[in-house]
Amino acid sequence: MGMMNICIKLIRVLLCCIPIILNTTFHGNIGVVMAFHKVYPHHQNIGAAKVKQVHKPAFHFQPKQHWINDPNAPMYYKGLYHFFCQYNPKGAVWGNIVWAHSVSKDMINWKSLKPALVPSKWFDKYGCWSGSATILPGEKPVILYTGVIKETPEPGHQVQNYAIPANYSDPYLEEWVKPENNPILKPIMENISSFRDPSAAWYNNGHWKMLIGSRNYSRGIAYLYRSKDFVRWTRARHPFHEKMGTGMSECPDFYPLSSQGQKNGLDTSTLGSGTKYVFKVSLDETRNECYTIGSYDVAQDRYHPDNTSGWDIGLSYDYGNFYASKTFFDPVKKQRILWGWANESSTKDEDVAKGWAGIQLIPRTVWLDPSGKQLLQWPIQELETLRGKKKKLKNVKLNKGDTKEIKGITVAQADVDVQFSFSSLSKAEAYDKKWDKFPTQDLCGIKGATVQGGLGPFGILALASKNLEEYTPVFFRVFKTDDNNYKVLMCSDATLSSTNKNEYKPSFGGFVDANLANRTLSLRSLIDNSVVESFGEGGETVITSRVYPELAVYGDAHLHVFNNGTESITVRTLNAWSINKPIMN
Ligand code: DQQ
Repeated sequence: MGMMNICIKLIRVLLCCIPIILNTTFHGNIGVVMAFHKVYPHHQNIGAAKVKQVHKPAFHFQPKQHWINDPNAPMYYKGLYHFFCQYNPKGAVWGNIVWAHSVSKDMINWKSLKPALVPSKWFDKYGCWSGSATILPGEKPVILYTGVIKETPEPGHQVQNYAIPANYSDPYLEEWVKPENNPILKPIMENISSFRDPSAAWYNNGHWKMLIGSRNYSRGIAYLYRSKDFVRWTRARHPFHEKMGTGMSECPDFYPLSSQGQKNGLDTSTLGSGTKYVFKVSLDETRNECYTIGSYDVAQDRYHPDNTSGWDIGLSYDYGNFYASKTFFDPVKKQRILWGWANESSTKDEDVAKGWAGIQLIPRTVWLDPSGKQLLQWPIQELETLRGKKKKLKNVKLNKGDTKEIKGITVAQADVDVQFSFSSLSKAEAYDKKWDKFPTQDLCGIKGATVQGGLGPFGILALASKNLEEYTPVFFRVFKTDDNNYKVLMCSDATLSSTNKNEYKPSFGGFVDANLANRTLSLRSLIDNSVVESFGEGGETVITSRVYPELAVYGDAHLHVFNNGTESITVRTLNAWSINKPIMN
């Protein structure tokens, strides 16, 4: 036992050191979601005998049964939103990957169609992996995707392919053709099994440009390719992005945003003086979604991250369970929409027994924070059409140790929006500089909801059982730094979320770039049976947890607001709604 403790401590120390070794300070997420290209041959073809409903989210995108992962090729075409994702039609673990296809008028209610891409040609015989959609002139969508042509070496020999609709007049785009001149790109020798996930393409200077994720040993790379006709592609001499020590860069994404602090999104090919750019990769080794904001030198085809959001600052879309994200430009509402996948935190055996695994998080609108240093994210407005019964609170004071239960709505399936206020910052705890070196999630582990503080912890207890044997706290804690500034920590802690000992129950955390001048902090959480998806301070920081309570299910779940700091907190406003079930595939 003693030896085991030493080993666990050693592993923790090593994990803490990784960011230092890499000279980065990734906020949390070190090894939080297990890598999954691992094949479970004994599991991957076990069809769901019965789909277990308990814990199955109601309003998050998912198929009726079996496994899903990455969002692929989101787009709008002839009155419909199209969404594709990686899908195992035969079981609840990763494997047998095809492209599931669904359509929607509002990105909330979904109708599933037959899979759009299934392995059928020599150039995708072992899998149709992730890719993106580009709308070519004349309103002609085209998909770029990765085909796996040999099973070995793990995880397969990868090429890039394209597919086009068989019938452009069909708004459902049910049939896709894979032309015989595929593959359009083969890897260079050293990265045959690390060459995948073409991004959406953008157009300038007479060329289409797109990115492909790759690596060279531990150097993560996003290659830039150019084409005049979308079929013959040439690799640029310089990689679009590379970074030592990050490992495979999956699912690169690159898009423009208005720099004027406007919420509207821009078409992927937009250039102009009022434009900033976002570059994102999904890091396979740490399972971190890293993005930077920067400028794009069109003449040189080079992206320059701003020094306010370089890799050393480590911005993340979501400091919890969120991976392989992809954005698209919604031409109807002129917004940039972000999709991300949340894996299960349950065991593989449990997933097989449940008959399902993986969800997509609620699509989020993303835009540039007025500071220009980071993004803001917010659930799409259409989610509000599912709001049912409402509960309202106003000006409820919470002294140290107080909780107040929110009753009268379906709290296991709810949208909760709270604004907390406090009259002073004087009780903020001192921030210890050495925490800078910790993954933020570790700080949330040490400074949990039950650890009394000064200003905070305060927040909500989601999916709580009657006697609090189980609960998932989402909360803030304010620290004061040596230079008289304040640091706001936001945590979503699954440690006590379930009495089931087998589950993976991490504490997640991220700092919030909050302006405390008004002495308020806001929190919105979307609670959906096994999902707690939380937006701090209007989307400055987002954290998603997957949890599997044994007791706090359906009508036996409870919701509280709480304060465990010596400074009194006021719930200035709380609006909470029951959320109805949409049509889901
Ligand atoms: N998932 C896909 C790959 C991608 C990975 C395979 C990211 O194309 O790199 O299902 O989750």
